[in-house]
Amino acid sequence: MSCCRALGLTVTLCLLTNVASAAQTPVVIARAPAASLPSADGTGLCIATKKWTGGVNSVPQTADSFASGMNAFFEASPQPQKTSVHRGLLDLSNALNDGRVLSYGDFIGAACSQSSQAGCPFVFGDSTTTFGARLRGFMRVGQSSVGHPIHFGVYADDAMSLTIFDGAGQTYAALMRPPQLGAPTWRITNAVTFPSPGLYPIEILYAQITEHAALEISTYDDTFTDFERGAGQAPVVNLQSLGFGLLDPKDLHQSEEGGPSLPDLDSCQQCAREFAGQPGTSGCSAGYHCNAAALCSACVSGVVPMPPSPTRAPSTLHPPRPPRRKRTTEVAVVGRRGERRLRGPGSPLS
Ligand SMILES: [Ca+2]
Ligand SMILES: [Ca+2]
Repeated sequence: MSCCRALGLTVTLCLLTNVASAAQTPVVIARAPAASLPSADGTGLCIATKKWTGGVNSVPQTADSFASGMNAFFEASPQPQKTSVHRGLLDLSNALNDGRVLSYGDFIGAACSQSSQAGCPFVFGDSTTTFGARLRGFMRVGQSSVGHPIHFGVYADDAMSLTIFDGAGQTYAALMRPPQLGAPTWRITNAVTFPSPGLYPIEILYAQITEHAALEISTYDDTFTDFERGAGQAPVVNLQSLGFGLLDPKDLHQSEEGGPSLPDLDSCQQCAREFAGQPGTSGCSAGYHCNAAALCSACVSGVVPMPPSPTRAPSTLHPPRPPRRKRTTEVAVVGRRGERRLRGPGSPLS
């Protein structure tokens, strides 16, 4: 890594049921990943959370402005934000139950169930704080998941985006759901085709405005008809019932080498995107650089200890097929080459 040589030199929103469907644009990643597949498991994405103080009307509300606006919000004043590693399945919620349980999402009792059936807690657990969250890291894509569409499914309240980067730094808008007045809760799916196995940098941006807060991100590796609908718009589906599995921290890494970015597995630091992959410390501490996922990580492989988990056993790459679930929608799920292959909770993208 060249950086080491350089270092030597140097609004209340109510759910409506009549929300128009929209479609995301399928994504085909053009170039190779940022790094090859590591042997060790990942430890989860680095999540920064920050209170929005500018008034709800200033939250970026269009597809063209949401990602750039949320990133500008995080870069404008980085100190007040709280940053940590999300070690659980990617199911976040403020667990609001006001007679409705929109914050619970489609996955209930699946993640951080010791604290809530709704999912893992956001930093802000109340129902009135407007805030943003930014999750960064690398996603593991195994050999069996390349060359055909992988469907990403999201349940979100209020807004989110998922950006994937290839090894050349080109960005791909895999999912984009800006806030919409009157329609805070959404299910969105979209297809992403990866060209080769490895670690791809990803960035998830999220915005909560008020009341229910939820962010669930899952994947499904099989034929699927993508959709985007308000959560109450017919046909109402449940992504877990359809076979989607939540992103697992074992498949989410923080460095090109596959290990955590800082020695403390619960700590991490995000750096400016413009410095991603550049030589030098780029705002990180001495001995660290801003890696391809825009996280500060050690320049020298081996400085940061790998997590204690053993090398992935082959059996975890191809989990047993879960029982076939009854279809409740018009969505056709037909196995590739006649085989039905589901991603159950906890199974890797492999
Ligand atoms: Ca949930
Ligand atoms: Ca909300």
